Amino acid sequence: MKGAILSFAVALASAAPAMSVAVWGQCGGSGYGGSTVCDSGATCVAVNTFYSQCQPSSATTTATAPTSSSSICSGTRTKFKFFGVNQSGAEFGNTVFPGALGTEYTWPAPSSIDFFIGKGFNTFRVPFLMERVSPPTTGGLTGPFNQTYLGGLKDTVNYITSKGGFAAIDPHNFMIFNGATITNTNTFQSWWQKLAAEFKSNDHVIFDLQNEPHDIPAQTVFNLMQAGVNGVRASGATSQLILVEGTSWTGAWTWTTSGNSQVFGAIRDPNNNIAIEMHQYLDSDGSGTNATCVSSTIGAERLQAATAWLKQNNLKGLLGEIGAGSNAACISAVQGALCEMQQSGVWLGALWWAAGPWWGDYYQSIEPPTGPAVAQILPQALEPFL
Ligand SMILES: *[C@@H]1O[C@H](CO)[C@@H](O)[C@H](O)[C@H]1NC(C)=O
Ligand SMILES: *[C@@H]1O[C@H](CO)[C@@H](O)[C@H](O)[C@H]1NC(C)=O
Ligand SMILES: CC(=O)N[C@H]1CO[C@H](CO)[C@@H](O)[C@@H]1O
Repeated sequence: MKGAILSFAVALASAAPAMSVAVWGQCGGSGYGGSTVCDSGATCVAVNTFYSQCQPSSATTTATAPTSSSSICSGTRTKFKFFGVNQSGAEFGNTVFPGALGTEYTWPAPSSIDFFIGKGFNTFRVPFLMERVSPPTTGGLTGPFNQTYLGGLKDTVNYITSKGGFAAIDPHNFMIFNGATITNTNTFQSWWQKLAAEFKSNDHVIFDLQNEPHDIPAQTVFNLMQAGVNGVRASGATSQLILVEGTSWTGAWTWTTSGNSQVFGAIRDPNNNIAIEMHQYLDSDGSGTNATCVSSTIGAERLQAATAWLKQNNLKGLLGEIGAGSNAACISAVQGALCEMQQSGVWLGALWWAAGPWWGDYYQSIEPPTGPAVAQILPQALEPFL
């Protein structure tokens, strides 16, 4: 999303006893070596061969059963290959560099990742800041990486992929570095070549080249994205999915009017594993800041032209951010969007914006256990499309 101005309190969780596993934590599965005992009030439930999870003991009796998708979406559908949430936090405090861990920014909570894996979701987009990984004080985009911050990103990625999930690493910079718009394709290509090299042996990493460029001509963004693709592949990371975003905040609803549709058909990947990432919110200005949706059908409507363009250009899409309020119109609108996406067969997946420890009562927060989108959006609008 365009930006979040939030005040937040930092709560430092006290270390849990090593003997039992907290709710939503892992308690079993092949290759797992930790405790199989859950905290009181939680029960160890086998989710799949690889993963058992401590779930609240009351969950099986009190949770609302997910809505059946056949009642809300007819016809032949292609399941999403990538379905999950954004795990936001490391990009917070984006005017303070480097910023202090725990004050300006934080990393996602393992328990939150466990929660979604346990429900069957498999993809997490992890926003981070380029200024923190490539500090302006030590050479910026052409200087060395900050190993501390890079280490935090790697830990998060490794946690996700060790649970069988996909981790989309997302420089959440709007194509702006240290106050200046990025325009140099060589610099951008080299930066991605160097970063992708750090992750090239992990086939569950996804490279999301840049979050929401805006106020830059589509052709310029295209040139940068093509350079990014070339950089990732030159690193030796040849098997992973790459996501490219367009200008105008990569909005799906403006894809065919922003200039993006005229240029992005030409994107080329020597390894043929690329998707166009678009974002879509369902409030009146499409910014994800108002819990009122335009209508109960606005989700499908806002995706229609982009879906047609993907088909015409023989490209795949991934809806990297979607969000809306917890009310009847919005729930229908999200269902309509995901239904149209699965019916079309050209969308690889969708990611809710957002989970993350610091959202407080933001209406789109899906951070378990009490984020406002957990109670209704999750079972009624997302789980039916697993
Ligand atoms: C590297 O990151 C750490 C952790 O955020 C920070 O304390 C340190 O100051 C950073 N170094 C530079 C040169 O920015
Ligand atoms: C949200 O949008 C609705 C409908 O457009 C409007 O009536 C309301 O004032 C908006 N709320 C805020 C906080 O902007
Ligand atoms: C949408 C999706 O891909 N869901 C998958 C998530 O992961 C579980 C466990 O690996 C799969 O069973 C789901 O199909």
